[in-house]
Amino acid sequence: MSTAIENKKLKSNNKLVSTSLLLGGVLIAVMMIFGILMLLAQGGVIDVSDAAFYQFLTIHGTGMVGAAALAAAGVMWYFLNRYVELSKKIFIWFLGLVLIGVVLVVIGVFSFKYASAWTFLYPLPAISANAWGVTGALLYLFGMLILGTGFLLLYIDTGRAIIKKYGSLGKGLGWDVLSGKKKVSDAPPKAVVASTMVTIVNTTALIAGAAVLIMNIINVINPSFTFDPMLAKNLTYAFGHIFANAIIYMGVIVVYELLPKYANRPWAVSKLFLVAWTMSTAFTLVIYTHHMLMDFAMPKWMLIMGQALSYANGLPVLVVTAYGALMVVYKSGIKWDMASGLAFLSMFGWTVGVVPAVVDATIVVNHVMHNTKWVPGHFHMYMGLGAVVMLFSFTYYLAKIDSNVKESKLDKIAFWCYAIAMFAISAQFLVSGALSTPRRWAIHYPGWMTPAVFGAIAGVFLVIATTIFIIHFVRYLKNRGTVGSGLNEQKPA
Ligand code: HEM
Ligand SMILES: [Cu+2]
Repeated sequence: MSTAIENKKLKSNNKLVSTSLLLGGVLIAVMMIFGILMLLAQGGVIDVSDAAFYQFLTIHGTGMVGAAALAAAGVMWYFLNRYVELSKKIFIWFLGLVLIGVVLVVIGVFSFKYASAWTFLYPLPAISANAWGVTGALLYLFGMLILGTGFLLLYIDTGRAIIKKYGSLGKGLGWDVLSGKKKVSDAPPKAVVASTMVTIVNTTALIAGAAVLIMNIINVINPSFTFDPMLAKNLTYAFGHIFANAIIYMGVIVVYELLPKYANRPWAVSKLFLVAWTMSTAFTLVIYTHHMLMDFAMPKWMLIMGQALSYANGLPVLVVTAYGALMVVYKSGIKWDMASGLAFLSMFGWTVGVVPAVVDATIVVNHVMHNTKWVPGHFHMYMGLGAVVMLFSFTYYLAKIDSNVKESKLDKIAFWCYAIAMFAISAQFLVSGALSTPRRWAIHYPGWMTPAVFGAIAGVFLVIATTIFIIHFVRYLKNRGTVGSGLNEQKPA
């Protein structure tokens, strides 16, 4: 395709993609405020009723995962669309369904007091000791079902488009290259490999999620319909673990696309890269069982597998990506700006965030640390300092290539403010975990309060930094299409 046509197509898609990023970004900022409120309550600074605390916990967990996934799906769609023909109509349906889902969830939580946490573990939706009623549960469960349907539609389309261009999902992962039928130089681009992985794991996750949501819905309407709680837990965590994990695998595409352009160096796909992505595809699908290490009724082999593979889960992709990013950047004379800086920071956050996760995946440690704040410690690090940073790297990137909006000193200050504040919040959770503070407790003993208060203060700085990121993006939206930096004209890496 000639560059002129290519550019026109790219720019007309920018508007759609921007919608998912703006919506996701604003939701993330708002959800941060609920995070701060929870910490202030746990720290004994403000009075929040127990019921309200669990509503905050529910909306914060659901909202953060949903919003980050929404924005990350925009990033994946944007880059994947350069290599395969995706349907714009489906993306609009996706946005619409997610929006409807969000509205139902918000009404369910705040108007009808639904507060099961985002894991909606059966039979909690139906049996709440009258904390909430049928309406709240149905609004929440249907909201999640509709939201999930939107995502499922999107992945069916990405799967269709990848199969059309490359022949199969296996080939999208580069299996024909691994088996020697194709040269490495003809391997699918990194964006396609990552998108194929996410398509496979998230389709699986969403089907598991839909099944357990529907069973919960029937149980709420007619409590005489019951089902095996162990099966429910398996399905719920197959959904939740995979879906939350896939966010970073969508977001990382911006790192793959952006760094080589900025450093003006190729970042070629290697066999090792393909092996790593195939391994992470397989591991991500099966290791949700690490959420069941306490469930003695589970088959032992599943737990052992969950433990062993949890170590290895994200590592292959993380290692090839972090190493590749370093090699691309090293002595390249790369020009650092917000987009490339955030992309690099996200690699740091992801790497550092994995360490406490690996520690917790050890059964012996897990028996002590599980259900302490150690767990939110690790995922706030790799979500907040990894995945979410990738999303904002993309918003700055888009602003740069598609407008003449300039970055200011304020953006730079926001960068450091964000990095330090998010690190502080994660560290605060880890310290609490080390003090054996249980997670998901509305009320803390005085000895547990200090880290929470510290985290709340850091949270205020984080919200300010995030707001500055969003303002830059809004300025771009107002100036969209004015001459960009010309990076658009270069061939995709
Ligand atoms: C200002 C920033 C943030 C603050 C102050 C904050 C605070 C909190 C707090 C206090 C909890 C409950 C901890 C407990 O179990 O006692 C929590 C849980 C959680 N947070 Fe955050 N958070 C922030 C940012 C984020 C980000 C960026 C994400 C992901 C993109 C995220 C995702 C989650 C999730 C998934 C939970 C688990 C909810 C559950 O246990 O059901 N948070 N957060
Ligand atoms: Cu998990």
